[in-house]
Amino acid sequence: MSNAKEILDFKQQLELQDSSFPMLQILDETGNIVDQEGFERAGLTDDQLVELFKNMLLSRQVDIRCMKLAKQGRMGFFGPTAGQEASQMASAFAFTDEDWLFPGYRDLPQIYSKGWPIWKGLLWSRGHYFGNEYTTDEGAEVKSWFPQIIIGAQYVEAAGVALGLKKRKKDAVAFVYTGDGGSSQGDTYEGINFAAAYKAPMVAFIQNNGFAISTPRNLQTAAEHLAAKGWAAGAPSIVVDGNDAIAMYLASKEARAWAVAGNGPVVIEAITNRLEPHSTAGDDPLRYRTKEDLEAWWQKEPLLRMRKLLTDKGLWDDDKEVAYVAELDARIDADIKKANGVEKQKISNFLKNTLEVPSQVMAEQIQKFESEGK
Ligand SMILES: Cc1ncc(C[n+]2csc(CCOP(=O)(O)OP(=O)(O)O)c2C)c(N)n1
Ligand SMILES: [Mg+2]
Repeated sequence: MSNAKEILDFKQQLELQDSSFPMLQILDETGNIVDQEGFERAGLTDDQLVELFKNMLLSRQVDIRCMKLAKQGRMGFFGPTAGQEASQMASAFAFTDEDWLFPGYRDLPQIYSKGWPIWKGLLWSRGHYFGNEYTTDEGAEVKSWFPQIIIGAQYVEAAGVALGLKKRKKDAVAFVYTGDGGSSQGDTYEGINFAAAYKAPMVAFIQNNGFAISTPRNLQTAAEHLAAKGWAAGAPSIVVDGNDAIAMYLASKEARAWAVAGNGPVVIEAITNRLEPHSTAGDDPLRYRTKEDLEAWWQKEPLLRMRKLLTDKGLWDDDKEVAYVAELDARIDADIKKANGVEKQKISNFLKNTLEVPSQVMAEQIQKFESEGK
């Protein structure tokens, strides 16, 4: 029976939207376990906890080095990642090498965690075609698409691949990342809607890092939760503390299991924060956010909590960290050297790698440039 008073209570409906997405959190801001049952449900062994933290450290060290290279004018395009190590690395940790990754331009760390060499990421940054080769140094395929620059487009691509995986009866999913800004893009909703309609195995991450360049979250959308975009498509949708690696891993693992079992997509909004500029192309965050806000988020950054958890468990200490960071830095040095030593890209290389089958005009251009040695 219809109840006009309740149905037409718009204010109550807004309140219901607000309270419908409680945030999943296993580790609080100081690294204490606040949901023991959730921690056990994540089922991470001690070795896995250490491996996950090492992945997060890798991401941080690459970021620190790339920021330096950018200041020296030695990077191409770079989207800083500090602050997003849990939302990126702990989510990716829940997927297998058979799952297909669809990253955005800030999501190179997740591809590294699948075995993609850092030197290729550096070349992607410079627009070199080697940077679009998704293989390990040993030549094994890395199941990742290129980091998408067109905001939201990766959602449509992921939905299509997810349907393909389902039709081929693969035990695999597509997992895809966009940002708070990306959640306003038509493609993002269309991808979720398509995957839900076809029950395609897709796990969709919206990394709510507070800003879309200079646009703050509160101006992005009137929706109280970005996860609500998934509800509109009929997909289970949750909000997770994106600076809590254990919560991110647990949510991702369970979303994957749901999707791969044939139930369709899950949408995960990760609440995190971008602690650096949007990109290294001249953005100054202090023109649109306060120093106090930034400092408050640095206190909540994900490495602090994981380090505390591991230290409390006797799995990590300062000496281990110093030694591991030195190992990472040596690896990054070697990768920078390798990227710098790669033969310069020719115009013909670039054209040959644009389309699988070049158009007639392009084929003529390739021939012309090749004959000129360009
Ligand atoms: C379709 C499209 N529109 C606009 C842009 C320009 N642009 C690049 S990054 C960006 C902000 C994206 O913010 P968000 O999705 O929150 O991701 P974040 O950069 O915070 O990781 C915009 C508008 C673009 N790349 N693609
Ligand atoms: Mg953002």
